[in-house]
Parts: sequence; C-alpha cells; structure tokens
Amino acid sequence: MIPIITAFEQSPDRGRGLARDMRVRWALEEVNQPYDVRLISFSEMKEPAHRALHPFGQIPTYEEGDLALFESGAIVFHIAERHAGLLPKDANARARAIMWMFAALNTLEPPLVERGMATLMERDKPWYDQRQPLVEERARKPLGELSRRLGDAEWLEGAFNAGDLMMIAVLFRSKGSGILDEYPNLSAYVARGEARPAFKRAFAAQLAVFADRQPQR
Ligand code: GTB
Repeated sequence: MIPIITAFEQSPDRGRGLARDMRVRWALEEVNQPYDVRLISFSEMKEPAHRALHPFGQIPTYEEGDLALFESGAIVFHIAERHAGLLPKDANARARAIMWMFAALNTLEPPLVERGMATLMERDKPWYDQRQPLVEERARKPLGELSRRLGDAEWLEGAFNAGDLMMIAVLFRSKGSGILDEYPNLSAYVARGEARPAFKRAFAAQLAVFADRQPQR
C-alpha cells in the first residue's frame, strides 16, 4: 500500500526543506518506501476534511489504509517501526535511537523554533531587544550540550538511525540562520545527513513542488 502524506501547496520557504514534511519524506526515502503527496493550501488545512486528519490544521499527515497519523515525530517513528533500516534490532540500541528522536523534538526543536520565530516575527516589538538574548541563550544551551555529546562521532549512537534523522532534520532548519556555524561538529553532522542519497531524493521531491510556482502573496 502506498502511503499518502500532505505537504504545503505553497510553502513560505519555497522548497528549502524547512517544513516538516521534509523529515517524513526523508524517512520514507531511507526505507525505500514509495509515497504519494497531497498538496494542500493554507485554507484547506483549516477545513473540516483536513482537520479530521489533523486536529490542529497542519501538515504533515500520513495515511496508509485505515491508519491516519499527524505529528511528524509519530509519523517518522511509525515508518521506522514498520520498515527495516531506521531502528536497530537490538532492544537497547533501539530504545536509544527513540530517545534521540524525543530529544530532537522535545529538547532541541522548541528553543530553535522559538528563536527562529522571534527573529522573524518580533523584531519590531518593544520587547525584542530585552527578550532576544534570552531566546538566543535558550537555543545555544542545548546546541552546546549536543555538540559536546556528539564530539567527533559520525552519528549519535554508532550507525545512522531514526534518532539522527530527526536530530538532523531539526538542526537543518536553523542552518540558514548561521547559529550552527558556532558548532563545527554539528554543522558537519548536518552535512553528513544532507549527503545521504535518501535526504537528497527527499529534498529534490519537495523542491520540485515549488519549481514552477509563483511566490505566495
Ligand atoms: N508538531 C507538528 C509536527 O511535528 O508535525 C508541527 C507541524 C507544523 O508546525 N506544521 C506546519 C504547518 O502546517 C508546517 S511545518 N503550519 C501551518 C499552520 O499551522 O497553519 C513548520 C514550518 C512552516 C514553514 C516553514 N518555512 O517556510 O520556512 C518552516 C517550517
């Protein structure tokens, strides 16, 4: 059965791989699972038909027969569980891979997204100059700690797994802001993820959506 995912019909990033369908596409490519994509507009996302799939009116979603999922973490975990290649067979190694998926989503992603949003949306606000140092510090703290843990290892726990996929997908979103340059081993880690053939296929697929489209007004 070919799963169907949803993605932005017109993403503000114009296909730079920053939206969360990218990590789902990447997971599907890693396990060589073909998939279909249903592109949806911002208004369609808020309509009842889509909210039946995703109560928060967002992308990505994942449909496979009777199963409908939302939350990119749950979707990647499902893909990793159902296919060989993203989770180790050994029970303890598997638990550690899952731990890193949660760390990416719970410990790294919130402060990094908050930093990105504050920079983008709050520059003109009266509190910006006071708040921004705190936001920067909250982002740098887990980055520094992750950088120390990774050290000069290639991946977080031996061989590449779903924990790396999620961590790199989260870090990738902050790459353009320059903050990762302060952590050369994390930059190199993200680059190793980007060099994977599955990442390249996923990136090309989401970029192709925007190749022939006009910017959104
Ligand atoms: N926790 C959920 C998950 O992990 O799946 C979060 C899903 C989510 O934030 N979806 C966003 C969405 O649908 C798209 S990824 N937003 C529309 C809405 O809420 O109305 C976030 C995102 C969007 C755009 C860019 N960009 O263009 O740079 C980057 C990231």
